[in-house]
Amino acid sequence: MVIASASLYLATPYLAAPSIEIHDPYGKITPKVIGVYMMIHNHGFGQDCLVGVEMISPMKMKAEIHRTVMSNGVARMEPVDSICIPGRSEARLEPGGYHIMIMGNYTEMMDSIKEIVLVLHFQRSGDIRITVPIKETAQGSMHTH
Ligand SMILES: [Cu+2]
Repeated sequence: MVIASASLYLATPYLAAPSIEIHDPYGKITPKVIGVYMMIHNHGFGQDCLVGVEMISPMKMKAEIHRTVMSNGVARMEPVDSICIPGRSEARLEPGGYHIMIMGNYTEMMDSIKEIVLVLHFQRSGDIRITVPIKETAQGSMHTH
């Protein structure tokens, strides 16, 4: 009986529950944008998707899900609607790949931003609130929009 229901779950991955855990988030701040990176680990058997991000502290700012793409040898970024993580797998948000991009008018108080608080909206797991330490300051060279 137990074996039968376990294989039913494996056969219907979408119906099985996801279980999302966020590891090692960090941010890199420049005068114009904050790039946020982390590992999203799905310990469950069902797929889940990151479908939106909100920044709630130290102030509200616009947050987008981005990916970096190469075109003609030049890296540029574009917004994406979601990042989906299949069951029993992980998605790494890292410089040069998928990331969260915060945009706002914070340049004057940039040095005082030591951490930010984000709410990650997952399609199935709902909202996950994380505190992101600002680890590194990259003066302008990180990217161009
Ligand atoms: Cu970006």
